[in-house]
Formats: sequence, structure tokens, C-alpha cells
Amino acid sequence: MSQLDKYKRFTVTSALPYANGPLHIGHLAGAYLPADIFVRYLRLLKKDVVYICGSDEHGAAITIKAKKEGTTPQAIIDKYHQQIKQSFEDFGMSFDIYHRTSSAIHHDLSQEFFLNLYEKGEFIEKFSEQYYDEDFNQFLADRYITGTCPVCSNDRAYGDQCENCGTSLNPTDLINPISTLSGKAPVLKPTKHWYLPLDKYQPWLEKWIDEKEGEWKVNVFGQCRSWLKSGLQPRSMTRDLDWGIDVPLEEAKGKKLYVWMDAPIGYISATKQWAIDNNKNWQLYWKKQANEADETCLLHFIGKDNIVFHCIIFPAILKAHGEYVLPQNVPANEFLNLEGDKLSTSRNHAVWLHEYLEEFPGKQDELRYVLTSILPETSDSEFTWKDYQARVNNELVAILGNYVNRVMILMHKYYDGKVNANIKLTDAKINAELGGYYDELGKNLESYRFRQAMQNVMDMARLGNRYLTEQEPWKAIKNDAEAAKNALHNSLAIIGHIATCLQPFLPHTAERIFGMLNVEPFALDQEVEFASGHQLNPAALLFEKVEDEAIEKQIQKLADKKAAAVAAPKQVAVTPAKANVSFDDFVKMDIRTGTILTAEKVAKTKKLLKLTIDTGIDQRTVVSGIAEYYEPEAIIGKQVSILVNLEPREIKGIMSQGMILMAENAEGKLSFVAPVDTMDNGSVVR
Ligand code: B3M
Ligand code: ZN
Repeated sequence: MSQLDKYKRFTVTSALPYANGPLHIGHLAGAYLPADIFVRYLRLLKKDVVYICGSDEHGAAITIKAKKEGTTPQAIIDKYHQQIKQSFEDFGMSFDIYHRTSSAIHHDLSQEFFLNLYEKGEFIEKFSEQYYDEDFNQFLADRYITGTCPVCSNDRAYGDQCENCGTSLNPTDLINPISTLSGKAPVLKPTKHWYLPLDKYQPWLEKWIDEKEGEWKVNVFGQCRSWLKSGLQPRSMTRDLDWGIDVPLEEAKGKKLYVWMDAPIGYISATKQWAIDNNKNWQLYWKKQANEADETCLLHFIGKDNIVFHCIIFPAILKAHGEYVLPQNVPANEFLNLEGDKLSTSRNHAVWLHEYLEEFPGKQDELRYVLTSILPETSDSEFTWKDYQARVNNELVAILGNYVNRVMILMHKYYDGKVNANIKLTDAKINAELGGYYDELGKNLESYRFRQAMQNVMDMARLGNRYLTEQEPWKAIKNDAEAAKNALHNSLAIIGHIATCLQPFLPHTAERIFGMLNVEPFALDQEVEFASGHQLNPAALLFEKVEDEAIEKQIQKLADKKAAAVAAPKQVAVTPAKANVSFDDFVKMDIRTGTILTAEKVAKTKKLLKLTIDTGIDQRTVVSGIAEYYEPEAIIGKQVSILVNLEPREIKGIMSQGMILMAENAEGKLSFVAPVDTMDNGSVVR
């Protein structure tokens, strides 16, 4: 009896990818391929299972991307949700629904969850200081505050970043902050947030997780234990943000739910939507049942960076709510590397799924096979194109494809593709060996050892090849027709078993084999048999060899991307040229050489120095945002260039009269722009 028979039904989830960029093979190897294999296996066992996924469309991941692309969060999620959904579909992921967290049903359910916990008094309320617009009566998200950048003096810097110099800022770093809502200076006010007291749940979590020892993967269990060991702190479930789900409280106007509060609820809201679409009862797949034996088995497939959210925070939320089941298991994978280097979206070091599907049309199963063979199940693993080629050529083509092809060709050659006897496997030795592989396969799949499980199926093909070589039906056909027939029919049955077991792993290939066999796919508990007189379809090759050329092209492509990524920051970071100015405009600026006479830090600032400059015209005070690059003592006596006719401005209570010219590189490093030879103070720069 399988371990899985304990459960009435299964709710399986794959992490909801952020809709802020395309999918790559690292995603697939982490949270998607293993879950898809597992779910297909459950379906083969005729289990009641719902497989849930969707786009995670809230959080900083989205707003940051929108900013980077110079567009709105809505445009970002619409673009990438569509793209991700399509790639998953083209790859053959078998979600029952691919939903999105921007949907109304999800917003409603997340708010309902929050209110449920709120009304039970589960949250603790705490204050911190945040800018507030008194005219609009609301706290300001970082982007709603502008002011003067303390580094480059750009007067349109945002509360989180200066787009002129790229420096990342806190709202309180800005000089003369202004609310973009009212155009007035905001005030600092304590802001209230709602915290889930994880510390309160610590004893319960410890007990619950301790019970998982031996059942959960060691990497997952170990991480949970170390989180618990370091002691859990209350975590804020609300944020002062302008993108996300509104906190459903009158006094929380302008606040949003923390993305890690809403995203896992996305699994539930997606199930709700699926239930509506398919006339099912979603509560059976999520809620505790009167009789424990009727409960669903909840499984979360994720990557290792999501462990704490799925094993600690979400369970605490579910527990606080009270009506929901807890995850039975969270089989998280480690990371996949690529060609000796970390996969990286920002450096474009990745094999993108949509590109693979375009460049290797119809080769989904080749990628599924290679990734399944190298899944980072217990430690990080590595994808290389050479390994991809070797596995496809030496395993898929040479072992599996070759076996199926040889048998099919001979069946057609000797018997016109007709099965002449009511066949079943007669060879007891082979039967026993196959039975062993089935057992292994089941055990491995049920312990989330997909790499080994994949090899169990390949071992069936190895067995088939060996059997065929031993029996030599091409010789027997000349003197022992019965022996030849027996050997080939047994071989055909082995193919039936391979195709059956292949379904969770290589669904497209299994389908093609069943097509050649001209039968409906066999279920796992079904006899593999063909009626006498059954007509097979023509043999077709299952796999093609991957040529060196194709691989070299991919390796080159990665190298090109790498080179471009190295070159790119410089190109991207160079501030675009400004519009032309007339010579008259230029000469309006009175730039002189001067010498720094005194320098001291401006109290309570990190970046500002107060300088006295001898401009040749006079001695004057200038406040400059260079404290991170120059020690005050080190610059006394240095010659600089100074714009002397800049309108004086008050900075942190000091009248600044002029601006020191600085050169600034992509990383924000600053350097004085000074005459190369010592010049008299007051010399004109032009
Ligand atoms: N979107 C994080 C990630 O992609 C997040 C997963 C949510 S699962 C509820 O790593
Ligand atoms: Zn700046």
C-alpha cells in the first residue's frame, strides 16, 4: 500500500512566480518540474488532486521592475503574467489553474483573512516614524516624497532613490522633502502597523516542526530549526506602500498588506476560482474536515529561498485563522547553477524558458529529462549545455529512443505491425525485474527523489535493450519463429510499461509512444496488454541527436550575454545627454577655481560636509554631499571648481553659497573637478 493512500485528496502548489520577468530553468528545477511530476503521478494513481499556481503580482519585486522599465506596476504584471502563463503552457505544466493575485477574488479573500485575524485580536499594533501628508491625511510611500538629493543636489530625488545619481535613499535622507500629493512638506509621524506575533507561535511551531523530522527533507527541516533556534520576532503584516492589497481597516487608509501575507493566500483564492470554474467545493481542498481522515494533503513545492514563508509564517497565519489544514510537506529544492555560475536575471546569465521553447521546438521532454536528472534535491546542482547534449544523446537517444525504435521496426518488418497473440509478459525474470523498478519508482516519487525515480524508468529501457540483445529475434526469426515472436512481443510489453511509467516525467514522449502502440495510455494499476490482431502505428523516432553546433551556439550565446552584461552597466549608467544649451546660457554660469579652507561634517547627516572656500572673490560657505568620499581633514587646501553664482540655498539650517563641481561615476563615486595645475583662486572656468 502506498503512503499516499492515507489521504482522501491532495492540494499541491508550486510557488507563485513574481510577474516581473520571464521564467528560466532555475525556476523549473526549483518549484515547478518536481511538482508537475508528482501531480502527474498522483493523477496516474487516480487520486483526487488539484494543482495550483499563478502569478504573484504584489510587492517590491513588481514596483521596482516598473520603475526600471519606466512604466506602471499594472503594465508590468499584465505583460509578465501573460508571458509566464504562456511559457508554462508551452512547456507542458499541468496546473489545474494558473491564476493571479491581482484578481478580485484574491483581494477579497486576503482581506477576509486579515480581518479574521484582526477580529480575533491576533495582531499586535506597533508604531514607527514615517512621513505623513497632513493635507491628505495619509502616510506617504517612498515614491510619494521628493526632495533634494543629498549626494548630487538633484531637487527631484524620490524617497527611495535619486534617479539622477542612482543613490538609494531613505525618505529622511532628502533635503527639503515635499509630498507629491499636496506639494507641501510632510511631517514625521508615528505610523501604526499590524504585527503577527510569531514569537507567540514559537512553541507551537517548534512542536509541529519537530514532528516532521525524518519526513521532511533535511535541508528544509534544518532551515526551520535554525530559524526557530534564533528566536522568532513579531513580523509586520502591513506596509505603507502604494501597490498591493488595501488593509481593510478604516484607520489603515493608504496601507497595504505585506506581500508575504497575501501571496500564499493566493494558493487558496486560486483554488476558489478553480472550484467555481469546475463546479467543485474548494473548502474540501483547504479546510479541516469533521473527520480528520477526510482531510486533504497539502503540499507546497518551492525553492529554498521561500522556506521560512511556507514553513513558519504561512502556517502561523493558517493556525491563527484556525479553519485551515497545515502543509503536510514542503519539499523545497536547492538552487540550480548554470555553466559554473549562479543563475542571474540581472546579469542575464540564464537559459530562459521562452527562448528555449523557440530555439528547440518540440523538445520540451529533452529539457524535462535533463533537468529532472540534475534536480537540486539535496544540494545545489549545475546545468551545462555539454551535459544537456550528453544526456540527450547518450541516454534519451541511445537508450530509450533506440529501444523503442528497434522493437517497433522489427514488429513492422516481421509482422506488419500486427500483434498476433494475446500477449502479456511471459518471462518471469523480466516480470520480476520490472516489478522491482515499479516499487522503487513509487518509493522514490513518494519521497520526492525525482532524480532516482527518473533513472528507475530509464532502467526499464536498459533492461529492454539487454533483453533484446540476448534474445536476438533477428537471428531467431530464421530458425525459431516462435522464439522471435515471443521475444518481440515481450519487448513490446516492456515498451508499454516504460510508456506507463514515463507519463509523469516525459508526458509528451509517453503520449507519442502510446500513439505508436495505438492504445489509450495505461494507468499505473492497469495490465499492460494488447489484444490479438491489434494493429500498431508506424515507428517514428522519439528523439534526435543534439549536434555540437546547437550546443556551441548556446554556449556562445551565454558568453555574449555575459560580455554584454559586463559592458552594460557602464552604458546604462551613463546619464543620458541633456538638451543643448546656447552659449549664452553656458556663460551665465560663473565657475571659478577656489581652495578649501575649512571642512567639517554637518551634524546628524551622513553625506554632508560644510566647507569654507576661498573663491578669489570672497570666502564663503558651501554645503556639499561628499562626506562619504572625503574626510574633512584630507581636503583642506585642495583646489576645486565652484559655481559661484548659484542661488544660495539653505541646507540643514546652513546657507550654502555655491556648488562644488564633482565628477561622479556609475557607482556614485565622487571626485573633485579641479585644475590640473595650481591656479590662482578666482580663475574663470570656461
Ligand atoms: N513570488 C517569491 C519567489 O518567486 C514569491 C513566491 C510566492 S509563493 C506564495 O521567489
Ligand atoms: Zn542624486
